[in-house]
Amino acid sequence: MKKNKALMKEAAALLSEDNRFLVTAHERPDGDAVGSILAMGHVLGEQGRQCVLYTQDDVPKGLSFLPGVSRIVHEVPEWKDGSFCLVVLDCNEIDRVGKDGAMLLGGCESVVVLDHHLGDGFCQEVSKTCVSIIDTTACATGALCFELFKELGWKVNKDAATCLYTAVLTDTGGFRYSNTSVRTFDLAKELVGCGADPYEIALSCFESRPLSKLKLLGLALETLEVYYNGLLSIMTLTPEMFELCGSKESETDDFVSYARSLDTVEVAALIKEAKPGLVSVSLRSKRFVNVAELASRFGGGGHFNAAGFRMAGNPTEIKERLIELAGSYLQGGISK
Ligand SMILES: [Mn+2]
Repeated sequence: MKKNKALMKEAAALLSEDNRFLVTAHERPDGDAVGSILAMGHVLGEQGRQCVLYTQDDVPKGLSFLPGVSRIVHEVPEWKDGSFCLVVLDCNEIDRVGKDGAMLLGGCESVVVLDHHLGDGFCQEVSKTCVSIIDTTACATGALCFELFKELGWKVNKDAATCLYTAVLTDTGGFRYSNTSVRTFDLAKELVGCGADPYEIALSCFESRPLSKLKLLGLALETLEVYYNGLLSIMTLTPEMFELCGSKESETDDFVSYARSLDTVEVAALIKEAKPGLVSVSLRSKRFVNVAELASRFGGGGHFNAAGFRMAGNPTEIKERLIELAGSYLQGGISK
C-alpha cells in the first residue's frame, strides 16, 4: 500500500487536471460530510472549477449556518456532454453515497476518495483512474481535505475554513473524542488562522438546538436502560416519540452521547425507529470495545469508538440481539 503522501500527490494531480467535479459524501450527511463537501466547493470554485455539490439526503437543519449550504443539491445532474471527476468524501463504499452512487461511479471519468472510516475503498473494483486516501488516524475527512488543499497550494478562504473547522469540531465531539490528537489542534490553529471563528461555530454546532429536539431528548432519556452492571446503556426512540415532538431523525445525531456519558458505561446504543420497521442504531464506546466490529455484525460499520447500522426489522428483536452480542465484547472475548 502506498503511503499517504504519495497518494496525496496523485489526488492533487487529479484535482488540478480536471475542470468539472461532482462532490459528494455519505447519505444522511453529518457535520464532517457537509463541511468537507462545502469546503471542496469553496476551494474548487475559487480555482475557477465547475462543481456540483450533491448529497442524497437533506442537510440537517443544525448545519444550515454553513456558508454555501444552499449550493448542495439532492438530485443528480444530467451531464451527458462529457466527463467529470467524482469526489467521494467521508465514506469509502460507493453504496454509502446512496441509491445513485453506482450510477455516478459509472458516469465519471476519475475518482478521488477521502475518508477516515475503516475500510478498503472501491478503487480495486473500478477500471478508471481512482485514488483513494483512507486514513483512519485522521480526526475527520475535513482534515484530509485540508491536507489536499495544502498539497495543491490552493487557498483556504474564510468560508472554506469555517466549513472545515465545523467538520473537525463535530467529528471530534468538540475536541473530546479519542480521534483528537496534536494533529487536530495544529489543524484547528491553521483553520482559525484562515478565518474560522471558534466561538461562533461552537454556538452554531452545540447551542442552537430547536425546542422539538430537546423535547425528544427528554423522551429518549426516559428510556435509558443499563445492562451488565451498567457497562452497556441503551436508549430507544419510537415513531410515536418523533411524531409527538415533531422532530426529524437528523435531530438525534448526538443523543447517543448522553447514553455514553453515564459513569459506568463502556458501550452505549441509541435504537431509533423513525419510520415503522426501519431501525437505525448508533453505537459508541469509551475505551476497549470496537463498536465498528460490533456494528459490522449487523451489516454496518464506522470507527473504533463510534459506529452504527441500519436495518429493517423489529426494534425489540434487534435490541435483544444487540444486548447479547455487546455482552460478548464486554466480557472480553468474542465467540466467532
Ligand atoms: Mn467523518
